[in-house]
Amino acid sequence: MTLVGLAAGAVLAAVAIFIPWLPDEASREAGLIDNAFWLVTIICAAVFAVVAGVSVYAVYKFRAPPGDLEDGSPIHGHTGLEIVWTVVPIALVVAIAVYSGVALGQAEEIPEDHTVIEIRAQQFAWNFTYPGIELQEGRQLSSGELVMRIDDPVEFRITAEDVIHSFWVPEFRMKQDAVPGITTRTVVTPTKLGTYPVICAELCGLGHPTMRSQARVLTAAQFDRWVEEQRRLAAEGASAGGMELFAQQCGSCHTLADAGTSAQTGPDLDSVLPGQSAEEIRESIVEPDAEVSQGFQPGVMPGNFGEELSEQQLDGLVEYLRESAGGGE
Ligand code: HEC
Ligand SMILES: [Cu+2]
Repeated sequence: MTLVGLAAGAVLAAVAIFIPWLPDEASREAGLIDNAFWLVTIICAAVFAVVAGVSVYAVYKFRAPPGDLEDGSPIHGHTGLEIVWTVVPIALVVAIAVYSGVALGQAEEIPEDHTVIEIRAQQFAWNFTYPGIELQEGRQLSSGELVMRIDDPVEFRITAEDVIHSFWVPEFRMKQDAVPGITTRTVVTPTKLGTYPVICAELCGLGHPTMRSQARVLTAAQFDRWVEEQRRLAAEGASAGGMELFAQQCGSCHTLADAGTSAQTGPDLDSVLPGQSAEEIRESIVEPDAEVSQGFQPGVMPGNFGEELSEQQLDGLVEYLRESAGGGE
């Protein structure tokens, strides 16, 4: 039994160690969370191996020989054994609780010097606002994608417009609910340049699987350039930025060749828009459910673009769609 156990243990340990089970660790907090995860996993695996091993051994070793119809001999329990199988699990569970509590405490510590980003979740889109950064007079920088500076701790202040959502970037590991009416918080210090998915991890309605965006981790210089670019687009009026706006806010659901998007949650705009007037397109954006496109469900496209986007941005978007759909007319 010991030899079989050791052999099986060696094989499983190799599987555990040599296959990359978890996504990249792209934040300072990720290591803490992963350690807690592996601690729990290893304890569970060891307990499972002991229980399953003893059960299988007992079934094999003590099975009744053919024709033996006798009752088993009566046993009165075993106090020593009962103490062991009560005390050991208690010790393990307490160890897991303490370790996880400490790890979570460390992960959620907010360094004095940090950036704040506000997250607004709504069916079925994300919005990220940067309170410290002005786009224009009195207008804060906000974006449909999350852009961060490497090694800069960010405190996220998270809320929701409608139902409960959950903010999650697997590579950062930290996950936090977005709840209407309250502000929840979490901290992430990105440590690896790259682009990662932002995912809603709480079933929130029909469009839940499409509630995705992206998190881009940039160097400080790239971040400043991105901010400048956003300012330039805002200053030029959104018309010039129609494509950027589309890619940020609409591209996760719609196909539009000109913007390089190919999502299929909503109608393929290259095929449905040609021939539509500016008013028709505008109404589809501001009041998506007034007239639901054939073959699609109402309630998936967010209904508040009319409030979210400025008049200028809407004009720019409609104009851009008129020009670009169907390869341009
Ligand atoms: C969460 C997914 C989602 C997002 C984000 C989204 N849409 Fe939609 N859109 C849909 C769905 C689903 C429909 C079809 C149902 C309906 O008409 O309400 C639709 C319909 C439309 C239509 C009508 C098409 C037709 O048949 O005439 C237009 C135009 C449109 N969307 C433009 C946009 C624009 C512009 C944006 C960004 C500002 C956007 N959508 C963002 C999912 C989405
Ligand atoms: Cu959601």
